[in-house]
Amino acid sequence: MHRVCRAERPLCTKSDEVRLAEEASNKYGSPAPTIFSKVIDKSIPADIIYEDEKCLAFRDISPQAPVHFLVIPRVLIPRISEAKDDDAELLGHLLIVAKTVAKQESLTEGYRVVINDGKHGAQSVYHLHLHVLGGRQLAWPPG
Ligand code: TR5
Repeated sequence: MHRVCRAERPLCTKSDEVRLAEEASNKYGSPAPTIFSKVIDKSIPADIIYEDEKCLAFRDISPQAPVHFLVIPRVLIPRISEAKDDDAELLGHLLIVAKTVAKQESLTEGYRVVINDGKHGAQSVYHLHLHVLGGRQLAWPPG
């Protein structure tokens, strides 16, 4: 069903990302592990490009740029808005891994690091993840 968004965009439809985020936020709170738990325990395949004792990085299955990978902690933090003060060291580590893997991926001209949170942030998987996107000129602001 088409959704009317704004007066100046009367027939716009929700993007797949926003629809997935809405579905995920409706299900959020379920005890079921997310698909990323299965990436971590390797019960489903993923293109893992980095891993250590705290996190791993793997290529996004639906890349939005020539290079698009995700960095996720092994422990489940569902979303950045639920991170605790005690998670500060881990969160810093994820950023350091993001920049290390970006270098490994030869993103010498720059890149973007994104964390989507909740429904309005278009988060579709409730296991904290950093998106790292690069390899082309990115536009700003995002939609
Ligand atoms: O919308 P948010 O910020 O939650 O981002 C979730 C990201 O996970 C999206 O960019 C998806 O394309 C990505 N994704 C979803 C799956 C998946 C994945 N990336 C790698 N491998 C994946 N597998 C195996 N399964 C997914 N469902």
